[in-house]
Amino acid sequence: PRAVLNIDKPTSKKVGGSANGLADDSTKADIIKKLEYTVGASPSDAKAKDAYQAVALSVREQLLDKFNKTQEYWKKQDPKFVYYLSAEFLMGRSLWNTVYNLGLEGKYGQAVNALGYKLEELREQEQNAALGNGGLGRLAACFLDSIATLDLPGWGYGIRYKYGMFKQALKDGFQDELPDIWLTNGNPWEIARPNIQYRIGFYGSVDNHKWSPAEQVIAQAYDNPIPGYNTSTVGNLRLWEAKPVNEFALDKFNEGKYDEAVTERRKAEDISAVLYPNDATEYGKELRLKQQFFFVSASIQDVLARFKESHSNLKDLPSKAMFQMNDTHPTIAVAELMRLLIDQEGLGWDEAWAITVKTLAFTNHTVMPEALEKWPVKVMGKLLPRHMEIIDKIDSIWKDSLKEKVLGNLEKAGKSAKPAAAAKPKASTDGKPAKKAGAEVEEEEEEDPVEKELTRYGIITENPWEKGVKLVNMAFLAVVGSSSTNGVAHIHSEIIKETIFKDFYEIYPEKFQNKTNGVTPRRWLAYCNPGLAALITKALGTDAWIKEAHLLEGLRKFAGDKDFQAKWRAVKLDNKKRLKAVIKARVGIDVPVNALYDIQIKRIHEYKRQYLNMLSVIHRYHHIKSLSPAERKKVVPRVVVFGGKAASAYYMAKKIVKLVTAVGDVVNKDPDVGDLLKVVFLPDYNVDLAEVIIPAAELSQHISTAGTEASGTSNMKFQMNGCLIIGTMDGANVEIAEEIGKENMFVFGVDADDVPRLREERKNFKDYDPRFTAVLKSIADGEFGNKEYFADMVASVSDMTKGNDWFLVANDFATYMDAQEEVDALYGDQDEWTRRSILYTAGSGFFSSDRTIDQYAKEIWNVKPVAPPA
Ligand code: RUG
Repeated sequence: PRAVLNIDKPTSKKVGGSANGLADDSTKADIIKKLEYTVGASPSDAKAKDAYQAVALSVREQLLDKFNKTQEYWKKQDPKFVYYLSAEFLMGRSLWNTVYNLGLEGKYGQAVNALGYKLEELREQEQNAALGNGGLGRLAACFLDSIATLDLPGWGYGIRYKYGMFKQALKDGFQDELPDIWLTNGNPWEIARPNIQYRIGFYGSVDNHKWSPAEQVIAQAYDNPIPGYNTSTVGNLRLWEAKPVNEFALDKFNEGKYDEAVTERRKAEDISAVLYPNDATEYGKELRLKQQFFFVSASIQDVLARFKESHSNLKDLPSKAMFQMNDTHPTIAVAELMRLLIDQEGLGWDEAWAITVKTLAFTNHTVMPEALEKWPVKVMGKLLPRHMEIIDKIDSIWKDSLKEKVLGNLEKAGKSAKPAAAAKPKASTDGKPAKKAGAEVEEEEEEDPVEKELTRYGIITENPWEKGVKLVNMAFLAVVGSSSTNGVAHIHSEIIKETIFKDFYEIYPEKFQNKTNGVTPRRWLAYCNPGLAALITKALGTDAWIKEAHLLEGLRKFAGDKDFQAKWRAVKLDNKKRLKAVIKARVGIDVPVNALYDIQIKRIHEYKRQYLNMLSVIHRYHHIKSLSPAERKKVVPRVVVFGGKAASAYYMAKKIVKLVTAVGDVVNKDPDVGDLLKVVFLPDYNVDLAEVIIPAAELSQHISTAGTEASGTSNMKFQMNGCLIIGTMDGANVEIAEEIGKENMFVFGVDADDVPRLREERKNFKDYDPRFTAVLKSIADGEFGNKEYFADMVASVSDMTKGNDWFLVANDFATYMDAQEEVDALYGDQDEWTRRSILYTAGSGFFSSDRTIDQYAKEIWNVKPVAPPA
């Protein structure tokens, strides 16, 4: 790292650059001033990290200028706002994005160069804001970018976690988890708001519907301005930090009870300390519910406070505010908005309910049962007793409203609607007496058939695994308590109507919608792949595609153009070199550039089937070894890269990580294989690593068991960057195939409709592909070491008494291998490969988050653009 800034004193010339057209003196001077007086570094021995801070602080002023103007303008205009409530925002780094979205790249690029740095290298100094687990959190970040870019009045609301997503390291090839201490150097992109604070209560008792919380904490706001692209609009992400009501108990301290003196502070700070580590496993249930309530309550209180500054009638709230609940995490909002309207604002139940339903909307992101939150009534009742009371009432009013319908249904089906004890043993519909009628009557004495039917609709239900334990189904609460429920890809939105929300869909068909996800083409094409962006802009004769992604369609006409193809390939080669260097630097593996770069980056999960990918890698390895040296010359070389974090408590996912590294250890040093196959696990996959990996990818894997991946969003990022996809007909892959032509994608595997049947049949599954058996045997026999450690992974897909191949790895293996063969064959024809690559980018416009957000704004939120004057 350089220690000396090039600080030739700025000349008196203010703007317009120096004689060589590079340095913009006023910008340069501003950076130096920030360095000296805010960062407190001496220019002569400033480090890159200091220079980054100084540049960021300088850019921040430009950002805040527009931010203040936007917020003031919106306040004056008083439009309807959307508030995006999300427990996760995976923002990544901000410097580059801010500079480019504000159009400051020329000015700052030059000033930074004149100071002896490059913007690219300063960018590397920034900590990642990893306040999210994966797709869901990154989607929220893309949405904020699009909301601002489309000039929509809107804010995000979430938690300012002190520690973000854990940092992943490898220790002997196993995942090691380290805390993500991302705020050590401060965060120049946020504005602390000590004057914006709300009280949040927990525990306590309820007397005559009046809640007296036993504990309170303070939620303090931090604003994170969100610049739109090529517009004067700068939106906001308001994050809450938990603070104690009483910082420090001096009396305890004086008594020598030092720990007790800070107990309250520590307990409060725990609430916003860590991003819950995953979306699929049990984790400090009470703390997690506390986090959810904490940020939801603060956000709603904040919105109501602002609303009341200029409105006196709460009935107008739905015309001024819409809360989008991102997954079940913020759905306690239904009860909290009811509580605030009734208990604090004095509204009646019906009035409050009408407002609540109109003001809330819900997005579902999964059908995986473990991620659909259900809080034990005991936990909810203890932590939030008034909310539990409200949810109870919502549940009973809701079920009462269904009684007639349920009665009608029972009668239609010819079933008795009276409790069995009151009913005489009745003839069944076929006229024969009911079997063992007497015994049944006795057994079901208490059972009221209507009540029994109603349990299907219950927001409060009994835990099927633990008799007598009642749970609050947060997804059901959200569907009933909001005006819209949407899935995140067409197939997913259909599945939820047929499965988890079937009963609700029958009652409220009009509430259900689809909003296929999208990703921002700024971060995920224009900025992460400048080479390709420049080529696209040149071909289309405009850079308007950055905001109007449908213009990418214009690339279609170049798909077969040999000259254009060559340029397209040259960009890919440059990006591959960049990734090659990162691989070398991070894990010390030398990978060739003249190989197919085959990537699977996402959270590690059995349903995402990294395991299936690994089985095919092992097969490839064995196959190469079986060839003669002459035959090996015909093999298409591959670099297979994996990246992704396993949830800390997810046993199988951790084994998958180890399998990748263990196979890599064997394959990468096998002289028979050489450069024909390299297997790489890149640790600590996160947003900025994705920004390097995705532009370099030639093949990406989206191979989840059909019906399990709600949408996927990395598939869209890869597509935008001209990377071919091998995938199942799952999530948004289905729509990507529609946009680019299914024949251009390597599709394999069973359809979602067949999965339940196959899961039943799997018990008798014997039809193993011999390649599958051989590969599995090699793991079981210890070819990659760790024989015992991998034993239950082997069993999970082969021993029907254990894992039962729930994710159909064995089942889909053969068609996956066929698809892989097609990949190899096509890579040999570089012209055709490149033609398809161009078609992928050309067909990616639909997957811009601008399109998604435009649909949300028009079809759910009814929020209209309001651009502040430039
Ligand atoms: O698993 C889903 C992805 O399929 C989807 O693309 C993403 C954004 O919609 O959300 C992911 N997700 C779902 N993350 N957490 C959950 C469940 O809480």
